Amino acid sequence: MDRTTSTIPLSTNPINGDGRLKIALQKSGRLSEMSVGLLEKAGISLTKSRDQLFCRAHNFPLDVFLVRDDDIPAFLVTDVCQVGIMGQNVLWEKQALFTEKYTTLEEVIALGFGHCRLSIAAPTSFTYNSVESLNGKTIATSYSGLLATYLRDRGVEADIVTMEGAVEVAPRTHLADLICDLVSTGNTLTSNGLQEQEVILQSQAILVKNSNLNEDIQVIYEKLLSRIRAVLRADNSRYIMLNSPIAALDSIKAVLPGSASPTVMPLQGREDMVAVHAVCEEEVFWTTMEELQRNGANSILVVPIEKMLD
Ligand code: PRT
Ligand code: ZN
Repeated sequence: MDRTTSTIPLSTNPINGDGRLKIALQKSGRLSEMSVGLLEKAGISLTKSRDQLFCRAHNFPLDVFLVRDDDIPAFLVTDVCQVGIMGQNVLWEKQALFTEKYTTLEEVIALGFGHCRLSIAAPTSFTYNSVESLNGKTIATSYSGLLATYLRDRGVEADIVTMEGAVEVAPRTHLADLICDLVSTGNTLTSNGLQEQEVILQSQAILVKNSNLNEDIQVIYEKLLSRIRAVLRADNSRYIMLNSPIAALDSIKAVLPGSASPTVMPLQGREDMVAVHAVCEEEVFWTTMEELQRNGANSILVVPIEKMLD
């Protein structure tokens, strides 16, 4: 496509002129390693230096911007980058705060890491019965947009104190009665004498794209997405190999998890046994292996899959 006919105002942003897809990742924090690792697993090799804002892929038309996670939505809407990896919590908070501004951002795929939840927590001494207990109280949070929406939807009137960090200390310092913050293990809440009362949302890392991609960037994006999907599928799949008595084949096939059509091959010198190989698109637990064994299978091997493409 002729770039001058693109709906993207390329003239205001020379970075877009070079025909390379730009992705924004968190520079340093909980999502950084997994985000860069995902690209590496997708066969994209990046310059190792992480303290720079910008990395170039050597073997794929992709440039990586390493920024603060809260800035990623802005990098996308301004079209400095066309895709990004961020927590759903970050995208949804921006969309809750600025209803018009982030409408062109699309959640493409959940990436299976960075799991957490946004919860309201109260000091253990606080008598909490239901959301109504929040009426007239003060709640400290870094997620004022999502919290305000949650309270409004439930007809609760509470004051929100916005804090950038260390939200969990707010009740102890009498800045607020309760907090609303991200929780993963719950250890931070416990060690600050707080108890989780309401889960506002569940979140994980997602790939987000700007909907206004021009045609050449769209082609690169689709190639990247296909590789990411393949990595996620391979990560979630196992290759299982076992020997099965022919008489037990049906019951063994029935136990194999998430495998539609296993390959069955003869075993040399054994009239009564066959080899069974299958891709299982889910975790293979010890209990499953034990059940296969109980059904007559032996020499059971479960191995990870490195790459997978249909
Ligand atoms: O510097 P930058 O702005 O980029 O990073 P940041 O400090 O804002 O974010 P960071 O790296 O802490 O988190 C990045 C993303 O990771 C978040 O937006 C979430 O999507 C996701 N994530 C997953 C979490 C957590 N788990 C998490 N536990 N983000 C923050 N926390 C914090 C939480 O705020 C609380 O302080 O960890 C503490 C609670 O953890 P537990 O395990 O004690 O419950
Ligand atoms: Zn941040």
